[in-house]
Amino acid sequence: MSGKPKLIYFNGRGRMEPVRWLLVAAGVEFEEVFLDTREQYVKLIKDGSLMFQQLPLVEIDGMKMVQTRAILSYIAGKYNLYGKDLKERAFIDMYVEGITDLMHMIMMFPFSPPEAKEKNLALIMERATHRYFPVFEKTLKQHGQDFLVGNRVSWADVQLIEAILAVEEKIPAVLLGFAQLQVILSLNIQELCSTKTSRISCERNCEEIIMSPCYTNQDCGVSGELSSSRCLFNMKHNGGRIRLVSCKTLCS
Ligand SMILES: N[C@@H](CCC(=O)N[C@@H](CS)C(=O)NCC(=O)O)C(=O)O
Repeated sequence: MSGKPKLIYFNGRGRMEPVRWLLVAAGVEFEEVFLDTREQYVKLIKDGSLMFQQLPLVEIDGMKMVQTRAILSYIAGKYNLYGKDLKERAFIDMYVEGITDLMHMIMMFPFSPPEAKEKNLALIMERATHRYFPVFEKTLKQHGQDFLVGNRVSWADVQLIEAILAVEEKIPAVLLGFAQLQVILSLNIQELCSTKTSRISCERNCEEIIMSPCYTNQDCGVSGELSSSRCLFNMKHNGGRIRLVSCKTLCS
């Protein structure tokens, strides 16, 4: 168990998605194992790989890590995305926990019964625009910096960008009243993709890539849905073999 971190989860975003985002932001290559069958999951339990019989599981630095929050804080600490001191860390934790509460609503949305979908979507909109986004908008406005904590990119920014894109997927106009968030969305995407920092190098306009939930692989003709973290990951690690096209071109 060495080398690249190995991410073991179902083939979906779920609780593994913030882990993918954070590794991408840290410029770390990783491998993924997608579980397709219950037998694979049961085997992991029998092997003793899952401390609480739950996924996600991340094999990293000789550990089999479970519990999303523990995995994320380990990665954030290891790759210098967790503030410079305890106070910065406290703010990052508060922001991340708030964003996680919002993301939990989004993650559970697909499991809503049909009759509750409209109500649950309205609740996501209400919470995003009245409880969570105003906090980040106000913070950015007050300190006038590009990032939430310490004037440099942190775990909180990465998680916020993931959340904004996830809410926008459901409610495209959600950022209309949030001028600062619109700015940092674009700035952070550039930071994530910047060749200057060598974190991610994208061959095409990053905003276009990251906002596109669809992809096509010209080599094998496969097309389908791709989450934004995987867009960035594939662009970096597949040397452009996956050509991303706009969602409209592919899916409409
Ligand atoms: N607190 C855990 C919750 C993990 C969790 O609920 N995982 C789900 C999959 S997303 C699971 O393995 N469920 C099976 C079970 O709880 O028996 C975390 O954040 O990692």
